[in-house]
Amino acid sequence: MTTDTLKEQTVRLHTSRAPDTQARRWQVEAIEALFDLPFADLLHRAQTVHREHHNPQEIELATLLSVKTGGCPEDCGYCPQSVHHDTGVAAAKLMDVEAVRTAVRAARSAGATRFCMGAAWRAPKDRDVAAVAELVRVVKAEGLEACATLGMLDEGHAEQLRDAGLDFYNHNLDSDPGFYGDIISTRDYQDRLDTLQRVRGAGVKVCCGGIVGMGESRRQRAGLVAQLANLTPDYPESVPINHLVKVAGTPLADQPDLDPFEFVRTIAVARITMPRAKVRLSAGRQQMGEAVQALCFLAGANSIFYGDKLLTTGNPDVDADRALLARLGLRARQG
Ligand code: SAM
Ligand code: DTB
Ligand code: SF4
Repeated sequence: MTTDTLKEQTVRLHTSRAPDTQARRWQVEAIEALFDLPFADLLHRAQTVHREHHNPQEIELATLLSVKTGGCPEDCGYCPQSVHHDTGVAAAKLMDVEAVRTAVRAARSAGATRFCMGAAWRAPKDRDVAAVAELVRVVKAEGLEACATLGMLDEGHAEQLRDAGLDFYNHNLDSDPGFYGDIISTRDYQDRLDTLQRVRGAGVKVCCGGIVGMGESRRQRAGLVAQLANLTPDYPESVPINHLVKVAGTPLADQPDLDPFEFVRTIAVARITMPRAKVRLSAGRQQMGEAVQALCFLAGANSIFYGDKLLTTGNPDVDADRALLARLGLRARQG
């Protein structure tokens, strides 16, 4: 089949107003054909889908906090928190309840509606889950949506977190299955899918995305999006699209820069294939500049990580983000 024929098919698919159900499985070729569209056509398509499902002026503000930093036994090639890479990140124990409460209150005062706690674990132990459940209760008591990303979950863990009030669990697929082994060797793709099933099975909403700019091909970017869009029984409620943050000491520190328009295309394709999801413009905003961020919003991103820090690396400061949203006529989503 020629690319043109595929492009025409893709165009028909999205102009025939097919019902937005999971009965449709996205083929990698059809997603690649979206990537291959002229930039303006792709953005127009993404905007159209975005406006059918979302208020285009609203951006969700999610604040991240690393509640347990560094010392992680996994070897994820991008990650400054792995013990396999010498990045200078100091390992710290799980934060205590009062320190987390202070951070939650600060996030709420700054206008965040979601609070996401990250822990550098391969998989939390039973006692870790119990301790994080206490932190989830703090987030809920302060009136924010609660999200956690703790690594792989064992049986019963997702239920315990749900019972504490957890709204979302973040666990990323990170890349196309065929590229994954180039980046991580200590756990496999299926482990990630199993954790996502446990999260869904417990009735916790799924936050799942990936990283772009690790040296993958366009087809592999399409492959990642296909994995996300085809997750069963439904695609994730939240889809963080991270741009690789190159951290000195990691194997990906000297990765050549990705064309910024390719990143924008990835956002647009995520929006088209997962129309109801919050598509989060995630790591890498500080490095990409405001014009590229504006294009990402145009492409259908409607959520950002908000706060001066991601987990261990920098993020635009709160005042700069408020100013950017105001200049673009965007406003923070309320609750
Ligand atoms: N340890 C847990 C895990 O991996 O599931 C949770 C925390 S981990 C830091 C969460 C996600 O952060 C990763 O899956 C990856 O997508 C993202 N991430 C980590 N380092 C990054 C980097 N340098 N650039 C972009 N995204 C990154
Ligand atoms: C996600 O997809 N991105 C966030 C969050 N989920 C946990 C993490 C980004 C981390 C960037 C590198 C760092 O700050 O350590
Ligand atoms: Fe550990 Fe998560 Fe970093 Fe991988 S991404 S090294 S699992 S903290």
